[in-house]
This record gives sequence, C-alpha cells and structure tokens, in this order.
Amino acid sequence: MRRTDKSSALHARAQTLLPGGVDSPVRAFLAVGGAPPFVERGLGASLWDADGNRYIDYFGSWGPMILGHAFPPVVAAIQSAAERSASFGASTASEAELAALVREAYPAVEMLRFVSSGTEATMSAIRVARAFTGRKYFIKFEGCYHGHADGFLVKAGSGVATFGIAGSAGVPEEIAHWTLALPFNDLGAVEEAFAAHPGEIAAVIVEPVVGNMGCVPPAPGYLRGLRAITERASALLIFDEVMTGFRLAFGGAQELYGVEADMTTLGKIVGGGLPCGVFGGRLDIMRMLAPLGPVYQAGTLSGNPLAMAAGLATVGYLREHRAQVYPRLEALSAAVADGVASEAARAGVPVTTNRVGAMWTWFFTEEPVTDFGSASTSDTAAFGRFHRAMLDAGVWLPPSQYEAAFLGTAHSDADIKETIEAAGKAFAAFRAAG
Ligand code: HOZ
Repeated sequence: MRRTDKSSALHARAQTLLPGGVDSPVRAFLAVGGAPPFVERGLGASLWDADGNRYIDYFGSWGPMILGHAFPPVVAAIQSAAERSASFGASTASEAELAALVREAYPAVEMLRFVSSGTEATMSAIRVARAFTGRKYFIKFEGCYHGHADGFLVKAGSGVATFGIAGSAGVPEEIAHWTLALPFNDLGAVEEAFAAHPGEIAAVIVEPVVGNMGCVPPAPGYLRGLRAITERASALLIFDEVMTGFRLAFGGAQELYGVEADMTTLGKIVGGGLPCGVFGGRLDIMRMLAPLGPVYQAGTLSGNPLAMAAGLATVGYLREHRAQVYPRLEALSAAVADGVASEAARAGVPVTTNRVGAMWTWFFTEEPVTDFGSASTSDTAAFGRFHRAMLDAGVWLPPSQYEAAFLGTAHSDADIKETIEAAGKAFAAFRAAG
C-alpha cells in the first residue's frame, strides 16, 4: 500500500498557510480526492514524493518538461547562468538568441516579447490586439483556458471547469461583457458573432488543440475557417500555443495544421521549466508595443537570464533533435493512449480517447468529445476513481478530467508497459465494483 503520511502532514501544514494548501488550484486534488503527494525530486519521467513513492509522471509540470526532469543540458545551462547572477533587469544576449529560435519555429512570429507566464502573454496579446484594431470585444471558446486574467475566466476550462466556477468572483461584469464565449469547433457560431458585432471584435483567441477541457482536437477545416473569418472581418487571430508550442511539432500547431496566426502566445516548454511566456506576431502589430508604440507592457523578470538559459537549452535541443524527438513522442503517446483505451474496452468501461501527438485525454464517456458540452458528459467520479487507482499504482495523471496528459522524451517503453498494466488492474476493479 502506498504510504502517504509525510505528504499528508505537509499538506496539512500547507493548508494553514496557503489557500487550499496550494499556489495553483489544480494542484489541490479536490476533483479526484485524496491528499496530493508532495514532490521531493524528479528525474527523467519519474517523480518521488516525501514518502519515497515513485511515480511515472504524465503531467510534466503541466507541459514544460518535454525532455524530462533534471535533463542534464538544462540543469547545466541554469547552473552556468546562475553563477553569473539570477537577474539583472537589463538586457542580455540570451533574449535575442531565444527569440531567434522562436522565430525559426514560428515564421509568423516576426517579433516577440518575453514575459514570465502564459497568463501575462495572453493578456498582453489581447491588449495589443485591442489597440491595433481599435475594438473592444474578443472571442474565446467555452472550455478553453488562457490564464487567469479577468476577461479570460468567462466559461473557462482547466481549474475553472474542474471546480465548476462559471466565471470568477471579483471579475467586474463590465469587463466580462467584452468577452464573447462561443462553443469550440462551431464556425457558424463565430460567423454569427461577427455578424452581431460588425466592426467591434478585435480578436479570436483559441487553443488550436485544446488542452484545458481535456484534449480536444480541432475539427478538419476549423482552424482554416477561423483564419478566413478573422481575415474577412479585419480581426486578429491569436493562437494560444502555451500548451501546444514545441510539443505537437517544433513549430507547434501552426506547423502541424499549416495555419498561421496573426499573434501567438507561448509558455511552458519555451522556458524549459522556468517561469517564461512569449507573445509575438506580425511586425506591424508588435510595433504597437512601448517603447515603439502606445501599448504599455513591462516586467522586472521578463527575459530573466535563468529562464532564457533553460529555454535555450530546451528549445535548442528540440531543434537539433526534432527528426528523432517528434516521431518518438508520437509513438510513445500512441502506445500509452491506445493501450489504456484497449484495457478500458476490455473491461467494458466507456472511455473516449482524444489525442494529438504527445497530449491526450481519456474521457469517461461514450460520446465523441468535440467541445466543452460533450466533454461535460464525462463521468468525473469514475475519472476520480481511476486517478486514485493509478496513483496508488505509481502513475501520476493530471488530477482532473478537464486537463490533458503529456509525456516526454524521457518516458521509456517500460514506463508505458507499466502504465497499461496499472490501467488494466484499475479497470478490472471497476468491473468488480459493478
Ligand atoms: N494550463 C495549466 C493547466 N491547465 C496551468 C496549471 C495551473 O493552473 O497551475
């Protein structure tokens, strides 16, 4: 039996000091039950908690750890940068170096700015889009999550969906008013919104493959349709590639689907596990930013040298080894996603599997999952039971039905086999429980 006393004690102490014992709600395990393991260290695809339990990690710090934990070149890069100081608040050569790598991966990102999180990236992108177009509304999609800035919390995914919070207390309705939340994968709804608000919509922001209502791929032609509608309406198309960037391909969803956005936001992998985000896009749009233009945006730790070093080591590795990395991620992800799905089918547990490359979700529903409405048909209690059984067997999945699972280059065939076997036992227990 998995020991949990040390993690439980740490969790109890944290709850007296931090709301819910956490610094981000999705870590609290409220949707799946049980005390969250407190992590002591990670190496490769493994995590160890305070009680000494080892887990195969399928959330990878929610995306960044595509090369595994404590990947030696990333560790060395951070150590070397730290020896030269953790922060200057002044420019270093590493910013332009990483920016050039980003531009190589994303040709549509002609100019960019580094920030410290995905939320900062998306909120800044919307501010620039509003200034560029002179319009106030923006469209987002139900179940998509673009960070926790006020206007994004309307019908959002991730923890907002997990905890059933429709918007958020503290967001003035005057701000929420300018967010038009539409169903994902429904081009007709987008056409209707533009028809209802002619000349008033600044931008459409979308996760091109959604990760925050679980993994939901775009329907064939959907991203192209968004591209065409926004072009026709002279609105900007913003791809939030915080999750998909450098994961689905070196050039993210834009490379995979062959659709270019006017603006792109990145985070997670681009910082190699350190706090880092990016917003960028066409030159004429990015020239709106101070000190060149009238849109103000700033940050003491933006372009932080440790984050740049970790990002350069990570993105540089992906660039150099992309011919091996992405096919390997595809093969491993297909093996684990399909293997677990087969175990569910064998046990008669209804599961719908959505996957694009190294991100996927097992939805506990019979229905195809194409939007937040269909994702919501999932049996979240059954997901919780599955999550607990997998954790007890040493497999740490994202602790919500409304999150995508990830893997990285450090996962081995043995890890996949162990995961599928654990799932088989978990589903067999479902059958025994009736
Ligand atoms: N985008 C991540 C989860 N969907 C963020 C993780 C967090 O909220 O802590």
